[in-house]
Amino acid sequence: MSTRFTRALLRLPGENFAAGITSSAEGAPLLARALEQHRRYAAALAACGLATTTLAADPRYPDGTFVEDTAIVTPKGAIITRPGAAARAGETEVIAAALAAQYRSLGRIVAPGTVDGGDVCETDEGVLIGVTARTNEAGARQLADWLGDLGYGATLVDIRAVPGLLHLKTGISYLGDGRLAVAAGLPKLAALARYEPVTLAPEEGYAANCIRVNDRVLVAAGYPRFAAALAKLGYDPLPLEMSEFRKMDGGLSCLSLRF
Ligand code: CIR
Repeated sequence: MSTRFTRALLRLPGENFAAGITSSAEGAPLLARALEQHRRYAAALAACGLATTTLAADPRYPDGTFVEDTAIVTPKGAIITRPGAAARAGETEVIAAALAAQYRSLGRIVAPGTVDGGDVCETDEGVLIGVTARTNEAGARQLADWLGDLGYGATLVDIRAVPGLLHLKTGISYLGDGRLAVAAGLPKLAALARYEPVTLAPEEGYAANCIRVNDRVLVAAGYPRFAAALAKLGYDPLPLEMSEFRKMDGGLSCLSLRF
């Protein structure tokens, strides 16, 4: 993939991590275990060559560890989102402050637009923006305009009718080389037709949220068919235990901003 990442921004899960928003019936996450999984995740990014910065948790934002939703970061500029869940709105401020040191100016999504970064999938062919319960059309269009100013093409992908997808990247991830990991059961979407799909087995759907980071692909541990499929295609999967974040509807991409 053309983007080589050198940095990542993360935020620790806090004491009230279990009070975040979730649709999962897997029970409450254990903080100690979440912290250990987060530590290993940060170490994996470091092993991929990224310098990581980890912000402290803020008790006002139990979902704050899912930093991906608060900003879109590209090699040419960054845009601060306006998260679709009202309880998460204030999460952007500490992220904007942290990114201000890295970028000359920051774009902003404004009302009535809402965007969650989990709906934004960057590919070598342009940016896919999911329209979902979290990212509305106004937000998606604002983001497409900001990205256009930076020189990136963007395509809106309306997945509101697809059940079980919190975000676009719950169901797809860009692997590089024109390939997308795609959850089984995702309808044939015209916007995805130009990509070669790597389709997951139905029982491995959670693993569709993976992240290509330089020469590795970080994948959720416990999904062996997907890891084997990646290896067969020549990728180097790096499995990470995600059980406690899955309980809060979070995946690998959500836990960092990579730039
Ligand atoms: C939420 O519902 O907002 C969080 N509990 C999970 C956010 C996951 N973020 C992501 O997929 N980018």
